[in-house]
Formats: sequence, C-alpha cells, structure tokens
Amino acid sequence: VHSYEKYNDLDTINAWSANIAAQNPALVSRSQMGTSYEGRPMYLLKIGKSGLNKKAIFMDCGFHAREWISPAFCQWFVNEAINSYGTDSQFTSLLNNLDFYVLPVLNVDGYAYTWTSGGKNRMWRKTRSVNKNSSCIGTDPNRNFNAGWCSVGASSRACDETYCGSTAESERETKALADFIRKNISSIKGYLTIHSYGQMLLFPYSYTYKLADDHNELYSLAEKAVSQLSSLYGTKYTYGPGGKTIYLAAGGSDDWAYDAGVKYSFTLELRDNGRYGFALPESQIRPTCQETMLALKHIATHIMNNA
Ligand code: 0X9
Ligand code: ZN
Repeated sequence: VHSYEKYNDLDTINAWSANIAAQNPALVSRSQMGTSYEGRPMYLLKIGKSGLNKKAIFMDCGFHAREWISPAFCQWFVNEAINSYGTDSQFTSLLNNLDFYVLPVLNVDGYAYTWTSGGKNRMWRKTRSVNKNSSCIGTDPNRNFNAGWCSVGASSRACDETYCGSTAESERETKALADFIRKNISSIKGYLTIHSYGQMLLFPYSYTYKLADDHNELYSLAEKAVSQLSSLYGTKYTYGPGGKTIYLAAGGSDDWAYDAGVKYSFTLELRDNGRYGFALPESQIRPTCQETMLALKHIATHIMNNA
C-alpha cells in the first residue's frame, strides 16, 4: 500500500501515479515517456492548470537506483502541488502559470532491482542493460548524456559504477528523456534532477571548470534557494557549479539540458551527509521533502517570473 512517508516499490509508484491522475483530471495527466531496457514503462506526470503556451519545468527522480529518497521526493511534490492548489497562493499561482513535468523514476529497471532480495542489490546504481563483450551489467545514466561525453569523471569500462555507455544516449531511458526535452524545448525553461546524498545544489558545469554563461544568476538563485531550505530545520547545503562543488564528471543530464537551451538547470543532492547515506531512514522522508519543497518553490517562482 502506498505511503508518502515510506519508500514505495515500482509497482506501487506506478499504481499511485495512475490513481492520482484519475482522481485529479483538471490538474494532472499521465503519459508514457518511454520504455526501459527490460521493457518497463516510464510514466510521466504533467501537473498544472490547463492553459495556452505555458512555460514548463521538467523534474526527474530516480536516475540512480539506490537513491530511494529521490523518487520519494517526486511523489511528495506531486501530492503537495495537488493539495496546495486553491489553498496556498504561491502554489496556485505556480500551477496557473507553469506546467510541471514529473518523472518519478527514470531508471525503472535499476530501481526495481534494488527492491529484489539478495544483499548487494540494494546498492545498485546503474541501469540494467547488457553490455557487449562484458559480463558486467549496466550504464551510469548520469554519464550517458551528450555533454563532454566520457571525457572526465566517467569510465569507459563496463564493470565500473560510472560507465558512460557504448555511446551517448545508448540507454533507452536516457534517450527517452533527451527526446522528450528536445521535443518540448520551446516550453521547458527549467530542468531539475533529484539525487542523493550530500546536501548540495549544483548547476552547470560539471564536465568543465568553465563557468556557465548564466553563472551569476544561477549562483544567486542557488544561494537563495539553499537559504530557504535551511530555514526549516537548519540543514546545511553547499551550492555552486558541479565541477568545483562536487567533482568533474561529464555526461550528466544537467549539463546536457543546459547546453540544449534550458537555462535553469539544477541537480539536487538530498539528505544526508553520509551518516545513513543511500539508506536514509523512512523517518527522514517527511523533513527531507518539506525542506526541499522550499528550495524548489523558490526556484520555480524565479523561473515563473524571469524565464
Ligand atoms: O555523480 C553524479 O552523477 C551525481 N552525484 S551522485 O552521488 N548522486 O551520483 C552528481 C551529478 C552532478 N552533475 C554532473 N556531474 N553533471
Ligand atoms: Zn545520483
């Protein structure tokens, strides 16, 4: 049974997304963005009051299979958006003026694998595609985009956790995401990709130390978003360009989206700072999602007013 304060398996998330779309037809619709390597559907939710020529923000969760707090946040966000419409003035205005595309789980095969029994699977990161000339499975979806692809902070060896894949967009899941953004590039003004852990708000670039053209605006937006986030429970976040703030790593979706023309492109690394790491206790789902919502609302409001 689905709960916003528990980690839900993929079947439960898929049933939840079907249900929430059916129950809120004026605000939510569900479509299939693509199909994974193992044949699982990748469901996408669109949230917003219908209108003409709306700007949009795309948010994905569940790139890396073991980062369970990420899909939990996407579910939380959708629920809060729906419940706030008509009661909270900030969210009402956001949904009147913007559409949010929310992909609760990108790496559906990997996520399903972390739920199967057998010790080591819980810490799986990559996709589950079979590699040529190797018995090792999977590609790192966040090294598989065409942004300095495989040049730095990524591995060309199939057995490594940061394997960049045989080519950029070799994975069905990353190709589906890139195709969707290319197709909707005229409306998509923001791209948010939710990871864990480390408590960071990152923006381009991560494939080079070169500063983004919009560095100053992104930096001050990140600074304010982090200060909103911290105001709730005092959680400390670092922020800045990925390469300098975490590490150089090419092929990420944030850098790719930015170079494709999505100016407001961010990676969030949610809680914690390493005590529990990817195994964040369910008791932290609520505070993590609540504080993250503050950062997200700040960024979305800035996009609404400036994009
Ligand atoms: O390495 C990653 O893909 C992300 N960290 S994680 O621990 N969740 O794996 C950081 C991504 C930052 N952005 C890029 N490297 N483009
Ligand atoms: Zn990650």
